[in-house]
Amino acid sequence: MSLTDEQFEQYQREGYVVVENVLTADEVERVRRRLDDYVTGEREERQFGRMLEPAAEEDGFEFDRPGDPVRKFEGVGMVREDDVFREVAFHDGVVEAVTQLQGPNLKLLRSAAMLKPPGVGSEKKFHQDAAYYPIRPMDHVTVWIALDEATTENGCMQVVPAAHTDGLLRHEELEYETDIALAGSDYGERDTVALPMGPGDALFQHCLLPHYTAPNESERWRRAFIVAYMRARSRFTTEDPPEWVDSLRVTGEEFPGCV
Ligand SMILES: O=C(O)CCC(=O)C(=O)O
Repeated sequence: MSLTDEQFEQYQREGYVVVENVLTADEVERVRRRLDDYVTGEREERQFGRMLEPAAEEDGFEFDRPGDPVRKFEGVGMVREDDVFREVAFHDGVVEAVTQLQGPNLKLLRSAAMLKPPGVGSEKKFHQDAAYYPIRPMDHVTVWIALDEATTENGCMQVVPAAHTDGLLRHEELEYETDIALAGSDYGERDTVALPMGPGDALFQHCLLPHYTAPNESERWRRAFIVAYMRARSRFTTEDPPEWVDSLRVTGEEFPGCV
């Protein structure tokens, strides 16, 4: 799958582009089933982590679904450990489009599943993905793949078009080191565009694009799979990078001294 000229230009101009049906219905179903296996405890993750929704920590909390109210699974280990998740990270359609944006030498920088469970799925405040990673060049691509119908009711992605050209904005830590949000300035409804997406649709997003997702107020899960790619020549900007930053070769050459 190649991006059309129009899609390529939209990404450059607006900092994002949504491409429909990048994953087939069967591919989406395989990922959903595999995530269910981890949520219900059928499978146990070894090389990656999980985080529950904050509501699950409250006294008397009950989740009236099978399994746990998982907010996210996270870690490049998802792709190392699990064949289904690996298929997504190495998916021809995804990798071909990212190659158009980033060139032929690619490494995976992030793999995650954001699940936003019904009723308790919490918001993800405005942030830029680049703020997590002290790397250069600051232009990695995040691919956010909808696994369910994503709507404004269940927390679809919302972006600030063209704001990727404003550079890296100031962020603050919220509850823990890897939970950050834009400090001070927030965007209003007039600045943002909501991106409802169907299962299998993929959002290609520049790492400097501010984005947000609302709480899930619906009765349905809003699951998404995230893979982020950087140029294989990317380097740390600090001598003391966070120990949780991990990477994996996806295609092309690797280079010494790089992330
Ligand atoms: O899927 C979501 O709700 C938000 C994901 C996101 O923006 C992120 O993890 O950086």
